[in-house]
Amino acid sequence: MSQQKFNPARFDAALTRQWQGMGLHAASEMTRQQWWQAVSGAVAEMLAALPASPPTAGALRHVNYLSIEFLIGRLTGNNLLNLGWYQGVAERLADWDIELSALLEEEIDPALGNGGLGRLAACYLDSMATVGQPATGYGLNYQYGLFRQSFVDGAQHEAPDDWHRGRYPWFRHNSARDVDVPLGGKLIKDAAGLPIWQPAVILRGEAWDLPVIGYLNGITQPLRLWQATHAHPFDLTRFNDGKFLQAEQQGIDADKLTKVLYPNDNHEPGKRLRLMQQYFQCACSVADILRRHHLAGRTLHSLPDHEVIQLNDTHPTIAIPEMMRVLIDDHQLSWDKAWTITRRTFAYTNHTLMPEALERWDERLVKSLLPRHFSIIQEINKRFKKVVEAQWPGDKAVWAKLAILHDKQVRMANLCVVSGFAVNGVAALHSELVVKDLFPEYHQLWPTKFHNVTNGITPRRWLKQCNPALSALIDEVLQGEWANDLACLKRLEPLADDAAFRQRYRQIKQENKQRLTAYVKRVTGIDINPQAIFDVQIKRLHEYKRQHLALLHILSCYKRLRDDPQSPMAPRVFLFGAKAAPGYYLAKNIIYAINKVAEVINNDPQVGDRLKVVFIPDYRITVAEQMIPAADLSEQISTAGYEASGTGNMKLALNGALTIGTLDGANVEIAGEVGEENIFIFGNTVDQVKTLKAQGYDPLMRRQQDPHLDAILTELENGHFSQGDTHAFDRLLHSLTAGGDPWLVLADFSAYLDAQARVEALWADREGWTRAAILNTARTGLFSSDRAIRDYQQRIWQATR
Ligand code: 26Q
Repeated sequence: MSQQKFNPARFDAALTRQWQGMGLHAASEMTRQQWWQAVSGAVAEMLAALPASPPTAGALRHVNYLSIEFLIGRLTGNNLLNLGWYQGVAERLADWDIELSALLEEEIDPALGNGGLGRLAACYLDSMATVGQPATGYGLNYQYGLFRQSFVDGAQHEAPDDWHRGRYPWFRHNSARDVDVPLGGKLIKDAAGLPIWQPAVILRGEAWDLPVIGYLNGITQPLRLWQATHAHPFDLTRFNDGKFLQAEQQGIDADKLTKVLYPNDNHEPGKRLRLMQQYFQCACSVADILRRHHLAGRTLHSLPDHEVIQLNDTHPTIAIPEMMRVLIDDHQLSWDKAWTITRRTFAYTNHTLMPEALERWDERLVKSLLPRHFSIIQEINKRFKKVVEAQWPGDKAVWAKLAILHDKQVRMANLCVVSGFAVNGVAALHSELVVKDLFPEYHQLWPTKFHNVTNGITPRRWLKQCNPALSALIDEVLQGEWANDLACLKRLEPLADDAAFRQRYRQIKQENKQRLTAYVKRVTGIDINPQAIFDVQIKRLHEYKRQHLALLHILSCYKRLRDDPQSPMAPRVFLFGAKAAPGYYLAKNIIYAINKVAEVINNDPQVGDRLKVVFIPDYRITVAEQMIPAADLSEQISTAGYEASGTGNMKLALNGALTIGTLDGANVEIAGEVGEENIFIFGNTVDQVKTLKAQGYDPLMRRQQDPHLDAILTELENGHFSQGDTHAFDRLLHSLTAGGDPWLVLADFSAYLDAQARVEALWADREGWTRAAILNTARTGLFSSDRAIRDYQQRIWQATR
């Protein structure tokens, strides 16, 4: 299938229908927001009218990518780019004196995800459509996405994110795909003693589809987001037999189900509504997958030959017992047959090793909401126990580790490993730790089940779209398509030694920095110096990501400047973007501390242009698209062993930022690709972190032994940055000292300062820096999500079974 040419006449006609539908008499009557609506709506309509993508020849299994989050970002610009219609639409709009790029700014980011995991899902959909991997994304259509962030006197405030899903022009409600979802109630037995589930309520799942458009290949696949409503028409029998009231008593309310995305990206202890969301998503998706399978005229037994269900972390785990339930209860399959089908269909991606982030649900909660599913989980657990007994007879400790049901809780990761045909980590180091630290016994049982697929990012959004100037330069020198063949950026390598090319590359970075400078001024009022090093840390706020280590470095620079105003120091702008989960008080305290320190430094006349600290509010995809092309330095400084992969690290390196980072997640592979002279690696390694912890690491001793560190911490304690308030940063300071510094911030402090000194040294060598930046762009093609998807195909989805 090939690209469909843009048809200006059809576009004009579709655009006319749009403004007529708005009740207007001429295009010129539209507001800017209406223009955005109309253009997006017109293109969506043209897209819907194109012939359907033909089923790909060959025997590719269809991938069903289940994720509780899809952080897609703005769609209109991206869709036009992937369709190859951007130029055509821009030219039509020019006739109306409308600038397309400015119009695209009207779109509110659909923020249907928290961070890395949700963005990864969006990149993977883009790549599956691009490489021709048949796929459907399944998620939830939240009315409110991730909260909007603002700062009030330096402290994070949250506001609801009403993104107006009801008038989002890319949505198509596919009512033929709506499904009914049972919930709550009880389990009874039929005459033969077989379990029958009598749900308390039936909800309706509406299928809201967004188009996922392959890059210049004519392929469009759905991202299907389920939206909950009451089953219509209102079911009077249920009302009369009391079931409706029973549902109310159980606190089940369809309107609440898909109202809001949970803003936690590590864990959310036991929230009932969260479990309902997960089940709702899974039930809708499993029903849809089976319906598609039946419509193709296939038997249930052949399901695994045609379909894979890829679980993006454990959040959609309930799909496993749901599949078993449907096969057994609705289709009367035997347990063994149902289990064979299920086991060959599901695959699970793990994104974290942190024990507190591994999902567990109270048995009581699962049982009360999903009695039939709970009984199926019990049965899986019981049968698995026999397997463990055979391998480790009488070993209670092993069973305590491997059991699915343990301590009155359901362990979702264990359920996934036992019930699926593949488990993968998201970077080489992480996958190794998944086997060695998290699931060693499972690995012993099933060594071939475990894989690595290093994460990737889509080059369409994260280079072509966000960095048009660099893309044009690459177009010019490579003379051919690179956006779906990123490995070919390697051919840029020799140009790192070409002074004229370096000059042009540097000029582009400079213009991107100027653009960000204007944005910073507009949203924060702060003037920054575009000649300074743009030192960027953008990611969720988490202790393990160690934004507070960066803060200590800022304080160190500031102290150096005051102690010796003549000290040579490259001018720097520290740029942060991060949201903290609303209930994560320590993370919020770190934001507050950074903002308070920023206030003092930014207003110190002694400092002037040499240091500035900016916390950009409401970090989101659209802000990332501005920051990444403008970054000189990429901060990837997590405690080794805790960042599963990271994907911001890839985006920044691809756009020519040099990484300062620990040997964690995909940083290890980035270092391997770009070469150690083009990256600043520092700090304790995974093994050293383990040893330190085992030996009883003492942060107070570190402080005593390092007067510079002590002076910095003292200034935080004594109110220097908080108008005399000596308790302003209590949570942060406690965690670094008396709290035992669990993330080894102080242990890595001096190595971090040394690495920052190496940054300064290279920055002083302008040509050397640019050379390294070019090599970062040239050598990070491996991190394309197209490559990641091909890895999934070869190692997991299409591997011989
Ligand atoms: C779980 C239960 C209840 C409520 C919320 C959650 C929840 C939600 C989101 C748990 C985790 C997340 C998100 C995790 C995440 O973003 N992990 C990141 O995944 C990236 C893609 O693989 C990696 O690059 C990052 O290293 C990893 O932190």
